[in-house]
Amino acid sequence: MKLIYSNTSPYARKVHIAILEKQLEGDFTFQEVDTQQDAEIVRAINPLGKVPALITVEGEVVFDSPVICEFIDTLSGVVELIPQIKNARFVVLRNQALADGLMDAVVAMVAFEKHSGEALPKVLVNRNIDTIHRALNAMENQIPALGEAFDLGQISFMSAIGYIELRLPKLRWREMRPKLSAWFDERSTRPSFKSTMPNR
Ligand SMILES: N[C@@H](CCC(=O)N[C@@H](CS)C(=O)NCC(=O)O)C(=O)O
Repeated sequence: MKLIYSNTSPYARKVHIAILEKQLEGDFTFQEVDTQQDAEIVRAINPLGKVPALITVEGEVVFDSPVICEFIDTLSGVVELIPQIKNARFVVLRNQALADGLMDAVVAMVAFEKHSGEALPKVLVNRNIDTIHRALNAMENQIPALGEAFDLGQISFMSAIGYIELRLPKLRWREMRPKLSAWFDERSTRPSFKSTMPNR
């Protein structure tokens, strides 16, 4: 199987961490792309023109990142990233959606400037920043309910916060969020998180 990814994509990092936590790295090859320079390559694989995208052994293309993570979770039973039990399952998937929405808001801010060379209008900056803070507050409230298992919801939280640290280093996301901050520091020591740190 081949994972098409970009080094800085938080969605791709989530998928990569999921592969490492499932101890499946031997089953994958990884093709790094630049979503701007290699846009044609990416579009030929994923009609949406986005990474991550997965090409299975059968040549089937799987996207987007939540679907890829569901697929990966079916591949081995070393750990279960998405619980089968109904309530626990929807909490984990909801936490993934929360983190993905946060990533969407950060990407919206970064991508506009990158693609147009212009600053994002203030009204949209404020809207995205509000979304990011609301999502972080919701994460802070979720911390006491999180279990020991590093499930897909937790992997998603880590990838989203890692992306804030990369793209919005001045955001001061830790302020007023002591539980999230301590939890992030503790989880940051995991080899899967450390080895997927973006290198630019
Ligand atoms: N919902 C998608 C979002 C993926 C996404 O937005 N990826 C960005 C990189 S962080 C991308 O490929 N952007 C290229 C583009 O839109 O041209 C997922 O979860 O996989």
